[in-house]
Amino acid sequence: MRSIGPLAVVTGMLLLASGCSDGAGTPPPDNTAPVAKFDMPACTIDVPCDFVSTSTDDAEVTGWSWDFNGDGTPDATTASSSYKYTSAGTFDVSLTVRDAQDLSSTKTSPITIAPAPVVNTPPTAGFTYACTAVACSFVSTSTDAAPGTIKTYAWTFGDGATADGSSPSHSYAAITPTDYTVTLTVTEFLILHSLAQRPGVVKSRDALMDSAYDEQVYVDDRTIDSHIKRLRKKFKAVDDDFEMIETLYGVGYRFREA
Ligand SMILES: [Ca+2]
Ligand SMILES: [Ca+2]
Repeated sequence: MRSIGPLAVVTGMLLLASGCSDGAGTPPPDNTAPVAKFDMPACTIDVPCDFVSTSTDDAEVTGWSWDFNGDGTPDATTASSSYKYTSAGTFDVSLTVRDAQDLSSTKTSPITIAPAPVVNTPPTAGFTYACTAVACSFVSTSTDAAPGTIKTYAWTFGDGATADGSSPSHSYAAITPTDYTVTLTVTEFLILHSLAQRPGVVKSRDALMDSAYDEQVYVDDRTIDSHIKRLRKKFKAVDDDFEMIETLYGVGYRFREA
C-alpha cells in the first residue's frame, strides 16, 4: 500500500474549502464610471447646431449636462441637444455624464465659430477732372465697401479713346471752329440779339417784344414763342447740338452762359 492517502484527503479538503468560499458569493464587479464622449459637429454662426452624446457606461448613462458656450452654466440635460451660437469665437463645449450610482465623467473640447461672411456689393464709380486747354487729367473717386477692392478701371473719354488705371490723362483733339451761315428775319435777329447780348439773363416775352417790334405793334406771347421755335430750328439745321436758347417756363427765355 502506498502511504499517500492522508495527503490526498488534505488536498480534497482544501479543494472543498475553496469550493465553500465560492459558494458564499463573490462581491459584484465594481461599478465603473461612464465615459463622456461626443463628436464635434461643424457649426455655423446663427444656425442651430446639433450635439449628440456618444458616451458609454458599463451599465447605463442616466444623466447628461452640456455647457455649449463654456460659461459654466448648463445649457441642456438631454443626450442630444442643439445650440445656436450668435457670436464668433472659440468656446469650450463640455459634456458631463452620470450613471445611476452618480459616477460621472466630463469631456471638454473647443469649438471655433467663424464670423458671418460679409456680403460683397458693387463698387460706386466716380471721378474728378481738370483740363488745361485740351489736356485733361482724371482721378477716380470710386469707392467699394469691404470686403471688395476696386480691381480694374475702364475709362472712355467720349471721343473714342479709352484708358485704364485710377488716374489717367487724356488730350482731346482741338476742333477747328467751322463757320456756318444762318439766315434770320429781322425780327428773329432782334430777338436773338436781345437774348445773346446778356447771356444768363432771363428775358420775358414782353421784353423780347419790345426789342423786336415798334411800340405800336401788338403781338401776343405765342408770336414770340413761334419766333424762338424758328430760331432754334434754323440753328439746329447747322448744329444739331444747338441748345443756347433756354426756355424758363412761365418766365421767358435766356441765352445760355458759355
Ligand atoms: Ca457605471
Ligand atoms: Ca452655458
